[in-house]
Amino acid sequence: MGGRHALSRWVAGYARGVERWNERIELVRGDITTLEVDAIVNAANPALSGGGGVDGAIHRAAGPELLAECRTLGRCPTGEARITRGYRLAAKHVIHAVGPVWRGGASGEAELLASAYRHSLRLACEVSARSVAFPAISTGVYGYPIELATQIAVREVVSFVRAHPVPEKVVLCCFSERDRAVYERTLQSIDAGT
Ligand code: AR6
Repeated sequence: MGGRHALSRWVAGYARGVERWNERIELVRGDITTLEVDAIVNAANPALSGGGGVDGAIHRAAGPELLAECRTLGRCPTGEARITRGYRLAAKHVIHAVGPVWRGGASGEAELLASAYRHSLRLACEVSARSVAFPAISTGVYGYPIELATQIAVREVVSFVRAHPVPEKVVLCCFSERDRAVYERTLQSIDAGT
């Protein structure tokens, strides 16, 4: 089966709720704190102080040592990321990425979100993480429209994976079925454009 066709073939029923888009990228609906990957990405704030959403879930699951380590790191500018241990998580590392707050789209949000994905992937590479999972950064409390954010997330992950052998696997983890469907459509449209 050649190029385009092979890439767009979804492997269904691969593991509960997981779809494999290609050898390196998977889409899953669920709670990122339960994933058995080398690193999970957190949608953090610049103070790295914990919060609601996926940040709250990760801190609860990792335990208080995670916040203690975050406190040693200082602030993280929007568009960058910092790495800590995973403590009680199955994941060995947590990559705290700070996405932009959505202010209508004319305040550099797209570039800042792309940068948060790239920084996170570079950190995963630096610690030789074989697998890394991302939530839909900025699309909750920070209000980034899911369709626009997903285009950036998918574009950055696809181009990083094409250019680097590590991480071997990137998991895109959506919390809702609606978000998962947006990711699926976006992956398919990017595939169709290659
Ligand atoms: N697993 C996977 N995804 C999740 C989970 C989970 N357990 N919980 C929520 N999501 P958000 P942001 C999804 O608000 O928009 C925090 O207070 C959620 O459905 O967590 O970047 C921080 O401290 C959404 O799709 O992050 C910051 O202050 C996505 O994760 C601020 O929120 C991101 O939503 C960051 O806002």
